Amino acid sequence: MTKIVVDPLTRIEGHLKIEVEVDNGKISEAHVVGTMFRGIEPMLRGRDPRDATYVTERVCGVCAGSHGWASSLALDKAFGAKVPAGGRIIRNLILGAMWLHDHPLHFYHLSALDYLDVMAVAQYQGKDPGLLAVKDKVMKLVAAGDTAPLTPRYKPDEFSVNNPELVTMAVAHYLKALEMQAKAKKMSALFAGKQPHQSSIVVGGVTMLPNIEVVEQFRSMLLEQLDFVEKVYLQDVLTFGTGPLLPLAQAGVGGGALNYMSYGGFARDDEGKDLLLKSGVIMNGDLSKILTLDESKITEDVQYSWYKTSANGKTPYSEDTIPDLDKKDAYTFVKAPRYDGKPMEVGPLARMLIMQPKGLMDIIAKYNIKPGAVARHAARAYETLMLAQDMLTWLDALEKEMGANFRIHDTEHWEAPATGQGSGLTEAPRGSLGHFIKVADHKIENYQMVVPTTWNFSPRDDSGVPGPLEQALIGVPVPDPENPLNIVRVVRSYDPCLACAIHLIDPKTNDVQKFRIGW
Ligand code: NFE
Ligand code: MG
Repeated sequence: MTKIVVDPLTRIEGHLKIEVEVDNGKISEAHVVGTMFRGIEPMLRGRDPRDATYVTERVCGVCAGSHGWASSLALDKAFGAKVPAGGRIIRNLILGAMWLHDHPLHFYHLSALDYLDVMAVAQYQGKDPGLLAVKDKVMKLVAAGDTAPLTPRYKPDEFSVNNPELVTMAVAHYLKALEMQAKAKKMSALFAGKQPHQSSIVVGGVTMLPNIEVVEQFRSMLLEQLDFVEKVYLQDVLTFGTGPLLPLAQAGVGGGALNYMSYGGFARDDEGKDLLLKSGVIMNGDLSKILTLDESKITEDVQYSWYKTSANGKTPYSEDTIPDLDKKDAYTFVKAPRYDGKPMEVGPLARMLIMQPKGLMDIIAKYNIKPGAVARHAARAYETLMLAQDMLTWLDALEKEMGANFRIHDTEHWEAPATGQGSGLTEAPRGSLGHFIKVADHKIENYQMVVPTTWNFSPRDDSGVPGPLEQALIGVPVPDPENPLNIVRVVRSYDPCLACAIHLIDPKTNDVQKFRIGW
């Protein structure tokens, strides 16, 4: 038995440690450790509920808008606000543009290098001027002895792609994707006031009243993004996933718990019935039975997390978040959310298996792809295309709303009620995101966030059942313990964000027992 500890695991957001045991070349035991506590939830108690939108956005620099959105949805319910169509659509557009930034970033800049032997670029002998320019750039870095960040710490292995043309094209797209992300952020800022940490979404709607010029500017930028997503991002995922990476895809490396959940998100109507991303639940991999989501089945366990057991119960409205660093058996700051007592995978693969779009399901069937790391990348790229296409129809709907009675905000319900409670359940790029607020005496009595990476990277629950990633790591081949590339491939396929999952770190030491908690 060999023990491998990857700490810190990089090219993710936040602080993560992975500990595994390897027996006969395969992982037999895994512990996922979130090594940072932030205390955003307890910080909110006693504040004006409207602060929650802006405070929770500071949880993360990546999906900040998602927290603003979930928070406002929770406040809408607690305040009794009715968001007008204009506000709903503009919220969707702000978030949609953020996803167009976030998903390609994950694929090209955080994950792709796990699959490429970048130095194959040196062997490119073709005539494409764009690819030759890329080769030239990379060779200059090599000559300067500075190939980071293109050459991550782990060495290429038997699954790494080393076809010179394919690799050079991937590096070219890595650079192009940087440009596209900057544009997507600008697009979002057209309606959001600024990025990151948008300032337009508030309880009752949004504050940014657009004119037709802004809408048309957004549209032309969206068309450029759509073109990139369709012809470059999705195409690359398919070229690699059904080509050199097909053995990994078919082996289902990193499959996991096979329970999937989506709250649903991006409402196309004011009742919230017609959602672009559907809500649903799948248990034990049974894709023929999509169960209806029941929010009352969401709980959080903390037996293996550095938190005190809540005196008032395990539901997001009742629990608290009080650190306990001396707790026996605890090994992470991530709580263990469960749905109906079960660990659930959330995120692009969960959403796509719940929706089963024909285009994607045909590819999965044709190539016999199993749930796992590669399938997660494919699902993420496919939903990006669906989103970009749908966003065009949202712009049409917005233009229709922009007549004399154009409203973006419910101004009647801006003040906090004396009492109230509400949940904001939506989908963030990494999965199902829930904010839960209880208002008493016009102030926040309790605020809890149950976040995508908390679901995916949860530890064992009170019954000792490992979390989704912990399960997904079991059986993953690690032929060379000095080069555990498959571990990081599987971990990164979830696009983890530990900043979100744990919501003060002692910057001088990585030893959790010595953390100073101040809030
Ligand atoms: Ni910090 Fe997030 C997303 C949320 S987290 S990135 O997407 O919510 O898991
Ligand atoms: Mg939480």
